[in-house]
Amino acid sequence: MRTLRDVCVGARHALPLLLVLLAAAPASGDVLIGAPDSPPSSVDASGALHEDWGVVGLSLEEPAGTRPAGQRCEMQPGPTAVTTLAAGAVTLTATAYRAPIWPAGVDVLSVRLANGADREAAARLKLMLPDGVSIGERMGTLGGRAVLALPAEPAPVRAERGWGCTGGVVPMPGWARPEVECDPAFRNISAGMGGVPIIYRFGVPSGAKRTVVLGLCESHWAQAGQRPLVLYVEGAPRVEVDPIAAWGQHRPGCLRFDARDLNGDGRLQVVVAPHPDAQDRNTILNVIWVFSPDVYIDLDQVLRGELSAAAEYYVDVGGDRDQTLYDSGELTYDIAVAPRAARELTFLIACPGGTVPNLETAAWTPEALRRAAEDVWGDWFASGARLALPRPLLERWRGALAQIMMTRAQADGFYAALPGREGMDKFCHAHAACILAALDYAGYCEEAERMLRAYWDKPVPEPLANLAQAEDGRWQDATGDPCAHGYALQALARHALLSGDAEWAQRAWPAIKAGAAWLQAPEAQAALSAQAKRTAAAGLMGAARVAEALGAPDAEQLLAEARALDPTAAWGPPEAGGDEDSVAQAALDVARLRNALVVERGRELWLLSGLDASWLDGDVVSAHALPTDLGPISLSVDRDGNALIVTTRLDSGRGAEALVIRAPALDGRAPISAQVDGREIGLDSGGEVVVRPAGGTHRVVVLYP
Ligand SMILES: [Ca+2]
Ligand SMILES: [Ca+2]
Repeated sequence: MRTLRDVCVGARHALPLLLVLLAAAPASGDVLIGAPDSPPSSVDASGALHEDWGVVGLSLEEPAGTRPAGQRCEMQPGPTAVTTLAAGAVTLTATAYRAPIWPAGVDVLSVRLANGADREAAARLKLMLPDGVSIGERMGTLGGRAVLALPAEPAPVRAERGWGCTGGVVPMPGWARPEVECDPAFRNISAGMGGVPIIYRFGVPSGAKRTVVLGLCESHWAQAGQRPLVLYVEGAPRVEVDPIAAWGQHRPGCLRFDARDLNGDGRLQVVVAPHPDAQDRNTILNVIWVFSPDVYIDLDQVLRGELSAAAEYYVDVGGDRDQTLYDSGELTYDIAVAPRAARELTFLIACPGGTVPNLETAAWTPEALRRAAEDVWGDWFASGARLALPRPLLERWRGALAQIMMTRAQADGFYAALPGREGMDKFCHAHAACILAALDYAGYCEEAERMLRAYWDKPVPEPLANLAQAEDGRWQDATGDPCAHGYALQALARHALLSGDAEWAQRAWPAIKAGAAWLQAPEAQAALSAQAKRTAAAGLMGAARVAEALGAPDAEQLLAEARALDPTAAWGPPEAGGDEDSVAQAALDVARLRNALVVERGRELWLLSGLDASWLDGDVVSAHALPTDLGPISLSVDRDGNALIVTTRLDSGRGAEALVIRAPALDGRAPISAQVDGREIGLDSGGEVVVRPAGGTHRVVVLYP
């Protein structure tokens, strides 16, 4: 694997690798969607969402001959998985992203069906769901958790069972504790949380009459007035009942309804809704009996369960044999799409640890969900260094930062950079160093600081304990990498230099010194491989820079110790250690891009050494306040015919000796001359323009033949 050091050392020859970055970014592997500091979901190549409760898949069954037509991760501005399928004239575009609404967020899956033909197209869309998801009119639940919300229209095509609940309710077995002898079905209930009505339908001959008995037993409230209910059975007058006022706590009661299939649809509908005055809006229902109208009904006998065998339908609501009206498993939508038009369906899907809002009581529109995502990610990206780059590059930059923020772990104010969605047992200092460098390079020094706290502050909370520095000053990680110590030392030094935060550096300094001291112990010398010594030596050189910046007297000694470990080591950007891995690799993309614009070489800042002229085909390329070891730099690059106009601004006096501008070839031609702040200047042997920074802004014009 090529390391970042290869790229930087060979910066002048690095164009082919950097150009790879310019290619549109097809998703390699799963796309992560989410929000900062909340567990992400992944979208696989087929567009299926992988959640902590199962997989929600999509397929286009008609027109025939569906073929995948690509997937990409777009930053809009947060990570958004866009998956395309094509079949005949119909193109399905599935867009998935996280809407960070209170409390845990929700994943939004918008499916757009576009018809490119001049005549109507019939599309059949299937939404595949995990086993056990019970689907009601608008909501799907799994084990009582609301996991899926369906669009109001179109309605899915689905077979109804002979009877069942339309869904959206939570079964609560054993919730009621009746204190008198009664039918055992009173013990189990279903509840419609937050005002969701409980709705059942029973198949009957069209227009038929039936006697319906509803059984209720309130076991939560002891006083009347808390949970009055409104009961509506088709064809019978509406009834308001307060079970406590009517029968008392833990006292079962029965109500009779002379029902009729009023609308002649062959279904008798039963509804339990919250009373408008109810304090507790959660609806409950215990038992339903449906009798033929010629059965003589004695409500006391019904209550004791003596007539249950005579009922046409006897439903222990919330019990084992209760059922939903619709089959579970998948949903089918038959959708006619007008010529040259499109239809869009939006599904809400529970993200890890979350539930979906009830769309019948919560006013979330697709536009409002979109805005919530845009606000959170927009604010986050606005808090880093401002960059203007060709869109594919900027997407890569932001995508990497988003992955870092979605996968890091946290506990009690401590954070950890993780190499992927795995847990803390995969924490690796080599990858963490790349990730922290990416955050610091991109101007998110506060985020990097949070993720470094466990390296130097104590006590580290248990979940992140393997980041902590041992008593003897050593850092290790779960991978057993002998280089871990050196990477931890580098990460601390790099952050101190890039952030320029002397106060923070003072706080972390004792840990850095202890880490340097461990390297002198005989057991350390024995434990370190040649590569580990090299990594540690680079860390010591960084630490020497920090000592110098703090005015601490250790700089010379640290440099001597570094040379003793590996005389060829150099202080520079992080190397990729360990296996190729998504988040660390993405972090390296940020480092490469940043280094293409500006990279430290000793006391010099080299500018534009990885920039390709094609980046200038669109707008100006610019960066505002990019952190460097020598202070934040702002720069802009614009092409004007045969000239390249570069402005730079380096504010701090942190010892930068030169700005070296390595201008790219334009139309295959190397630069021939340059002006700095209006004065002619000769080019260096490599064609570079060397500027002695005098503080403030410099304007450099590079001329081409
Ligand atoms: Ca009916
Ligand atoms: Ca029951």
